Amino acid sequence: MSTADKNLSVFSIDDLPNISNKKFALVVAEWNSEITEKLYEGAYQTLIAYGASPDLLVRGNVPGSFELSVAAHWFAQRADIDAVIALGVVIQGETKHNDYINHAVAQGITNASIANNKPIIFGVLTPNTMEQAVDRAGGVHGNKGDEAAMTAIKMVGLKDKVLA
Ligand code: RBF
Repeated sequence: MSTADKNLSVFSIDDLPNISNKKFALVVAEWNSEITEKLYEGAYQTLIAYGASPDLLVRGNVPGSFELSVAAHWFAQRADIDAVIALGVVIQGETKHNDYINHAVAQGITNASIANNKPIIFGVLTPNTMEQAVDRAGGVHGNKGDEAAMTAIKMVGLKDKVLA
């Protein structure tokens, strides 16, 4: 199958943890909200499909992806939150703005994740075009929100195993 047709959201579902008592925070950027809402919907539905309790899913909105890091950090600081999923879409423009945002968010999320000792998932699309974003938010390449949720589930399970 060529990359152009491939649903990239393929993951193994062997040996997933019980997440019925796990609390997840989903942080969603409002920029490009027509896409980020689809990422959110995918992430939310995947968490539910794999056993999360709806009342243990919390959501926070931020204006743009640049704000994802600090908001994710705030949620991760809370003792009751097990993992955070950060969702955004930064589309390449005429300037290098996207590069600065993308690098800042990737680094910020990494730092916040390590500082709080909790999974914070980088669910940020960095496409060149809106079409590429659409393809990855419930389009031909699947939904990266689903993938972000599955990554959160797996990391929560791995953490429990490693630190048990
Ligand atoms: N935020 C996004 O989430 N996606 C974008 O594509 C995006 N593009 C931006 C382009 C420019 C020129 C500017 C100034 C901001 C952009 N932002 C974008 C918003 C950014 O993440 C942040 O909210 C603002 O820079 C305020 O800190």
